[in-house]
Amino acid sequence: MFCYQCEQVAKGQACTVRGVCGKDETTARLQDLLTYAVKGLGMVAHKADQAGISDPEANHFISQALFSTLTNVNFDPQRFVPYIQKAVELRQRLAAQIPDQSFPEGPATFQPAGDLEGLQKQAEEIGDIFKPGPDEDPDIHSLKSITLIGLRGVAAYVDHAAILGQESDEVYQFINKALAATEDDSLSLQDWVGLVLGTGEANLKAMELLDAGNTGTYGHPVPTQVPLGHKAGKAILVSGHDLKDLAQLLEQSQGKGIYVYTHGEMLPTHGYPELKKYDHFYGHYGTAWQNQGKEFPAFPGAIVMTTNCIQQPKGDTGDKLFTTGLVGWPGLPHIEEVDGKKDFTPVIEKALSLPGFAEDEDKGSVMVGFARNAVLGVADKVIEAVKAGAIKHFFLVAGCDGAKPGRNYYTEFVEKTPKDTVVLTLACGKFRFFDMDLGDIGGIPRLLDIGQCNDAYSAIQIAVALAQAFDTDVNSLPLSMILSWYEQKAVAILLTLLHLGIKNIRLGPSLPAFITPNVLQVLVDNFNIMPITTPDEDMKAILGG
Ligand code: SF4
Ligand code: SF3
Repeated sequence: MFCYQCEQVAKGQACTVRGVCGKDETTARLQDLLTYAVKGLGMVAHKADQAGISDPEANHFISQALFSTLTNVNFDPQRFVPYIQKAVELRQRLAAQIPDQSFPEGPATFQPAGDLEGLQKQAEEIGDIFKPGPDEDPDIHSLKSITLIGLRGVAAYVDHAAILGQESDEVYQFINKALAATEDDSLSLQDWVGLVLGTGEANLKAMELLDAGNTGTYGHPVPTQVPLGHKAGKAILVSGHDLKDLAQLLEQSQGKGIYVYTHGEMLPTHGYPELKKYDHFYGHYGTAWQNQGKEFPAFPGAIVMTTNCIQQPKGDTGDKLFTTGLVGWPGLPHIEEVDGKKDFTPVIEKALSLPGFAEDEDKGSVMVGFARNAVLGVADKVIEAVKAGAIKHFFLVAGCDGAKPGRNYYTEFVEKTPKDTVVLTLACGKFRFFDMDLGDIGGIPRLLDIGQCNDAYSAIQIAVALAQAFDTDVNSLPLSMILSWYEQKAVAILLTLLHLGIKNIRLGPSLPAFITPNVLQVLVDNFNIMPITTPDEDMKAILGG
């Protein structure tokens, strides 16, 4: 195997024996084979797009398949068997409808074996998707990898949005074009730079659709206090990013003497009016994904893992953990969708059979719900505070958390932000500092939680609106972006920021293994992107003095 798509990558280069994330070689190879089959489907879909023919099922499937290969989504090799077969079925169905059915031998002609063993053999023959060829230009290979890895992130947002009824032909067509491009050896370095930035553009649209899906279905988040303790009683914990799963679970578990808690990236869901209306939707438990091993065994109820970032279940977790959507772990019960609905009865029954919390416990609270609508609702106050000099600077400290050391940089950085500055945050990296009391500036909290990584669109809208209010551009605002990445959604967001021309981003905790020195130089020259150093040095460089 050869995988280098995330920040946790072995030796900072590639996982070649087993993933540091826990992905075994069989799963890694099947994910590569699925990617290969999806490239073939993308090639046919791209040709179909050019002929004005589209297959909505194929388009959505491509995103689901790419999403299933994201870090920490699906560790169950069996689940990839039907995906690979379906990619080829859809390809053949679509190919039959287009006038020019000639394709070079490769992904677009691939025929899958009928079982796991046969597919494993084919995967070995085809080889590692991300391994550079002996004669391949390393910089083109790097840009191609950035595109494919970024597309996996875009696909996650596309799928989340599609689940809520929001889809765009424009985004699907870009994904098809980019997949087809990964098999086109005639493209130049410049073409690839265009595709990399195009991936960022497509991601912006995908995130806009997701924002419309989330806010259109569940309302605009409002500032909400979320308890970090618990209530005496039976309990269900929901982790991941999928609002629709949480909504269905809340509806089905009400009136049963169960309290529902969020874990990880589900925290911001407490701010959505259509979710917070449930009395038994109580509080937040635990921190970011990499602490599951400690936090899940200690939870006295059932746990549902929606996409993404599942880890190997520890202790008794395997007996009370359920997966749903694209998440998979071998042997765990999976809640399937049937006719657009999920039946969470097994989860509810499991929660009722477990002890739950014996007594109430107060562990303080955090505030969530500062998405674009809430922040822009008090824009006048914010602008006034900036003009009066009460707010000197904004920091967007955002991105993924992770297991590797070095991430306490973000905790220290936020601790060190001066009292006349505001910290905006989103995604699971915030668990390094989400319960810090930074106080407020004239009633404006100094720590504003915009939401999940899925809400990066909201942060962009806030920055754009501030820039408009000050009659300038985002790069000229007193705003610095200190980002942390782990998986491929963060890559897609980073590409969106580059597509928007955002400069001076500080990125950590380490730079991606799939970026060559030359490609990095292009990013430095054009966007002044830089690695994080130390909190003190970076703070000094940003604020001067
Ligand atoms: Fe390694 Fe990350 Fe790939 Fe897992 S997803 S195999 S940790 S590079
Ligand atoms: Fe986190 Fe997985 Fe990226 Fe949603 S939960 S930000 S890592």
